[in-house]
Amino acid sequence: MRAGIAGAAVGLLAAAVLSACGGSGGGGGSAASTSTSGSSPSSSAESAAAASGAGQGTPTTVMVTAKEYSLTLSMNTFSPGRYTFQLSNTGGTTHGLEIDGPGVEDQKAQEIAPGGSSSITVTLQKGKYELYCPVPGHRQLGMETDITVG
Ligand SMILES: [Cu+2]
Repeated sequence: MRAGIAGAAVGLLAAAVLSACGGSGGGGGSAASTSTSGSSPSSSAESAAAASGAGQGTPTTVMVTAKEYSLTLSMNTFSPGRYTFQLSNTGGTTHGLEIDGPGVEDQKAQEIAPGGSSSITVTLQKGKYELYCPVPGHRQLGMETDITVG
């Protein structure tokens, strides 16, 4: 019985190979996959900005964890390009994220309550950027970090 199934499988395989060879006449096997993943992230405002920008494609996402009183980034090495800083608040009070540096001034993600998240997309150039929580007093308490791009 097993032999019979195996034989059938081999037969199918042979048929497939044969048909594949036979069909090599005009590429008529319209096997074009239609799986163009149109799952673009919900970044309506940012896509407009991207269009007017240098067209550097999809931003790299950087996770930023905010709590009392620190900002922790998911990556430390940056090259010039577009980045989305995804802020999540794991602390017990409101936090935000502001970025200042070459070409980026007063760009900030929305301040969020504990458990919340927000994001900001910026184009980073070579140079040094400061990231900090704009909530009064938080930066002084340690919610700041620098990144160097280049
Ligand atoms: Cu804060």
